[in-house]
Amino acid sequence: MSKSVLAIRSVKARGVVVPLKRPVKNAFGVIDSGPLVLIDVETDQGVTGRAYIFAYAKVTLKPLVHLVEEIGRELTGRPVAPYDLMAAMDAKFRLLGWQGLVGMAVSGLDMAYWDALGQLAGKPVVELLGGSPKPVQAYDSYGVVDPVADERALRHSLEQGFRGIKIKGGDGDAANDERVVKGVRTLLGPDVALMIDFNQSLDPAEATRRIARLAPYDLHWIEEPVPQENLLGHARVRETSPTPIQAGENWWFPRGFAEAIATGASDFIMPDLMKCGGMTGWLQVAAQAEAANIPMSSHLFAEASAHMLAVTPTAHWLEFLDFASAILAKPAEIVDGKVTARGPGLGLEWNEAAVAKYLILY
Ligand code: SMN
Ligand code: MG
Repeated sequence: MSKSVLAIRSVKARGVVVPLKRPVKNAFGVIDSGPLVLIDVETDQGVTGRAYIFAYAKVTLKPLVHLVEEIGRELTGRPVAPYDLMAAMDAKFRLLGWQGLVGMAVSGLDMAYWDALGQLAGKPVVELLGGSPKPVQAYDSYGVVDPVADERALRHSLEQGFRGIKIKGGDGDAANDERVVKGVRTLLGPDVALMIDFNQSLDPAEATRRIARLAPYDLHWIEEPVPQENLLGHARVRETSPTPIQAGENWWFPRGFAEAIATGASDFIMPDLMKCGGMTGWLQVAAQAEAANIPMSSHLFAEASAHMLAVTPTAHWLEFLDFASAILAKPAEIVDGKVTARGPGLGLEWNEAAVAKYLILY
């Protein structure tokens, strides 16, 4: 017989700023380090649920650490039942809304609850969800690249077995996008999927022009061509685009995806575990994607996403963009261009020596 219900004892959060192997240059600037919040949900049965979230900027690190701990403080003694806890959070924050730090904190906590449940069961989370660990095809995700200066790195990605590469566009004019895409396509050859991410930097008319110009290079998808909340703009661009449109990393929780899907905003979707409501939200987004026949990829969080894509009926690509390996005891591994979910739980273990080194003290 099972033991009594697992309950939350306390929630701890720490802020770290970790170095990146590759800075992520994009249409709006450069992300040159990884501000992460490490979440530890301590339980009454010895296991500690772990997850990390990405604060995007250093200035949001401290508020997020406090928010995670404040939300956690009110949950002391509650059973680790992610569905019930999400329902409680939905009630608590309905009038405030999911978008922003609240949604990120709630999603991060949800990931940590699932990790705790997996650890208690001695199983990877994917197994708790009725699936099994399997290799998920991953693409190597770059910032802005230069086909000459970054040739070695791109060739290394191919040597690792990646069959997909994503680069960023929109940091220069249309001619620059074309120069880069043409150069990278030549380097990769015709059989590797090449995606371009505009990070919301264009307006619909300009996006339409640029996408037409890139048509000869057989891009796999065009990501966030226009601002994420401009769902109608995405739909307009999509109408004439010869290339599938991808979006979703900035859509919030299952209801946000329902609105975007109803608007016909995108051919593909790519929820971010930290913005879609953790595992619990992901499952509801995946159900929508299946019903609407939409291929679904992940955004960041390769370790946790490998669990979720293995139980996503329309699973498409896992994004590999490494923010966390500096503070993980067992960083995600790429084998033949694929990532396989590891347990127990989400398989996240802090490298405490590295955490101490990168810890931000307030
Ligand atoms: C992205 C978003 C946030 C941090 C790094 C990169 C990007 C992606 O939009 O799709 O990877
Ligand atoms: Mg993106």
